[in-house]
Amino acid sequence: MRAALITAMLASGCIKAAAFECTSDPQCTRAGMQGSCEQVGFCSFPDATCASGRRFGDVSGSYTQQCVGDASDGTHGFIDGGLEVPEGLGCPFGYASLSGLPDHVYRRIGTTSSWQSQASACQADGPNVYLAVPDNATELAGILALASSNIWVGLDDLATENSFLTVLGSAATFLPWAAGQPDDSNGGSDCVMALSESASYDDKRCNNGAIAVCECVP
Ligand SMILES: [Ca+2]
Ligand SMILES: [Ca+2]
Repeated sequence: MRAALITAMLASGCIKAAAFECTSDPQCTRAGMQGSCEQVGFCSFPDATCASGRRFGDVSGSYTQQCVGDASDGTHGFIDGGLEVPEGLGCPFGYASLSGLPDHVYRRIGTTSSWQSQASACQADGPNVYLAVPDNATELAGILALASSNIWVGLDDLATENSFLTVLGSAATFLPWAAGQPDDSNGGSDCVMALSESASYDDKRCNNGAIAVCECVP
């Protein structure tokens, strides 16, 4: 609906082409060519002259016409399984460093809400922000110390049962499950909660309420 409206507005020249943000691949078509909705929320299309084989389209904000994964200008980096999170954007007010974690900054969301709602709240802070994905025990401990509570983390098995992915789309590599977890209990538990007391994970129903921590790549 939104895509169709923007397309119509662009076609009629009502607004200047700025940025079209996508959420899924089907929204990315150009002259009959199927593109991909990249993690940063813009469409890319096949282009053999890019090392990645994909180039951002014409209405992709600061990414316009750049090769996907092109780090040559220093503003785009690679983290978490090779998926792209832009770097060099800075982080919003309220994000702070945690002890022993020099690379990223974090913000606590003290409001209890569903996993999806917390993931969206982090995403809304910028293209370089996501529901925190602890990469190791140090990062998990730091995030839990900031939270002082159980929190949603950016991991789920919504796409394929028992195949846990990060919110960046890569396979989860650090999964310190609590004893007996994941158990997919209560008729399906597909979102990962980090337990404060034990610094371990439990899969929970995604519409349960918990606070969260957002992670920003400066
Ligand atoms: Ca599950
Ligand atoms: Ca569970």
